[in-house]
Amino acid sequence: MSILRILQYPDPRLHTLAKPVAAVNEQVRKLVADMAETLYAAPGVGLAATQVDVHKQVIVIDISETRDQLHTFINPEILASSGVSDCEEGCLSVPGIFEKVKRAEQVTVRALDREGKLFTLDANGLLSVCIQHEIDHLKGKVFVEYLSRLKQARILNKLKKMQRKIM
Ligand code: GNR
Ligand code: NI
Repeated sequence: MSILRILQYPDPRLHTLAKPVAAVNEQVRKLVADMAETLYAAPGVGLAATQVDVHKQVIVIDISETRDQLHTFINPEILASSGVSDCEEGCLSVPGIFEKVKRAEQVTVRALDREGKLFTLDANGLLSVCIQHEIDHLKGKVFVEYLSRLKQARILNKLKKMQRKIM
């Protein structure tokens, strides 16, 4: 397994549209294993393949405190959603930024698991928000794009300053 590099906003590759996975084979399972290792090495609860510069519809999520309850979503589709949630979000591709985003409160998602088996899951709370956040990544959308232009400009400034310090 390997820890993969996470793209940092505003990297233009974060705006790539991910393609559906044609077959859940060994190569896809290796990607899932590497994404899980990358997620567990980072202070995050979810990771989309887009963030590691692989433009396939693959997501891993683990919202458990014990970090041993991995959910894998391949080719995820939201079948239904309801309610409104206003949760503070963060993103491994936008370090140090936390802002409230309006999402559906509950989602029903259908996806393939690591074995290529179709499953349907009803989610609410953090899991629901995280699923929506990760599916956005697969569509090339980063959560800061829901914020006002002023907030986005401030965030870009802050990230530029932080990235200058590291380099
Ligand atoms: O670690 C993460 N926390 C989080 C908190 C609220 C809503 C969404 C998330 S996802 C984020 C990890 C990440 O960047 N996934 O793409
Ligand atoms: Ni993210």
